[in-house]
Amino acid sequence: VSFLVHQKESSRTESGCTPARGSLGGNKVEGIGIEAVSYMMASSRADFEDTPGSDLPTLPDRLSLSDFAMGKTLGTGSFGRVRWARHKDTGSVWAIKALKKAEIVKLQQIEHMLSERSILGSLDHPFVVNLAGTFQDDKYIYLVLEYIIGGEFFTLLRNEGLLDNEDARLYGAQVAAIFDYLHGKSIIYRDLKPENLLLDKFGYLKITDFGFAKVCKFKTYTLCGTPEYIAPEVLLSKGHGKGVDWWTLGILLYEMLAGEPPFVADDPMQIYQQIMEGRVVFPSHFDRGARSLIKKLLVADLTKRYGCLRGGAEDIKKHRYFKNVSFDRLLRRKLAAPSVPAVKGEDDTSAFDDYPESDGETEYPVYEDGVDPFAGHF
Ligand code: ISQ
Repeated sequence: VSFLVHQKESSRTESGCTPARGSLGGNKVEGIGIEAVSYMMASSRADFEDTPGSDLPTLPDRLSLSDFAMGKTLGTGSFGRVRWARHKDTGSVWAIKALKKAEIVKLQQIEHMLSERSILGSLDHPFVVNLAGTFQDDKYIYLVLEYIIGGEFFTLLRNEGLLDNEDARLYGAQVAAIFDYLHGKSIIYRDLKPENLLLDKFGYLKITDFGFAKVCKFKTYTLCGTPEYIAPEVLLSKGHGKGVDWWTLGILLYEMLAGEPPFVADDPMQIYQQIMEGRVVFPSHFDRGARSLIKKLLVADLTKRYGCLRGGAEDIKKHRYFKNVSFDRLLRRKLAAPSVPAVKGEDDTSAFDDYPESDGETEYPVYEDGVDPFAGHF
């Protein structure tokens, strides 16, 4: 088995979400209203009250950048960066995602940005990063997210090469629980990859980056995702629904157990070709149960793919690979995590790779006749 060290920025994280050429529906977005967000955010966190780590510090309703002392960059994306931050008055620590308005407008991603903000605000789940508030200035939209101290799952996978079957099982079960929850709210995530999973202080996963997520009762037609994780129906512009998430779970399970995804090549076109051919080769050491589940997930025919059948997510949660996993106990973080991050304190950022701190800040909004160029957009 050869080990693939993912190229984080070039081939994977920056793949972008662009309308599929020749697609039927174009880049239509059915978002939920921003007004609904504060209502939904205020709704109770009661479901997981006794789950350790479900207590989020509170912040004032009105926020601005000067309320925070900004620290190290934790991650970067096409629209901006995520930084560690301390709220000066309360001392609470956060991860602030700054989205550059000029980039969002340039890349025609306004709808996606708005839906990320509203979708994240509507969610409350132990394995989903919490959004505590938002604010903006003339250049940026800021999302105040809970700080997840253990770093990216990507880093763990890169350092380990491949995971033990028991560990992969627990991480896989957490992702299945996330999709079960999101799909129950008619949200498709559409961008599963190790870079978008963080490890919390307990060693449990938290999914982040809802920039490609979509509220969707029916199929959609936008080309999204990262080459290694794209499902056949996405490539074929056939329209895709919740099935794309289950496909990506199959890819992730394979990658955790094999050390590299099932379809790999330097050239994305070759990856796409392999995806369409659909031949998955399993290394000999591969667990039988995992092999069986992955084969049921990496099925091009949506009418036959696990997760898309009448049993829905239950088919996956009840598959023999997860036979000894209690999803109830998993959701309450009662099962021993595969590895618990060694952290020195809540301002420890050592689990995150270093990023260059300056990105050549030049793109100030140009005010013509004193008019805010972004007024009305956000
Ligand atoms: C929360 N904590 C650390 C890093 C993060 C990166 C992206 C989004 C949220 C985060």
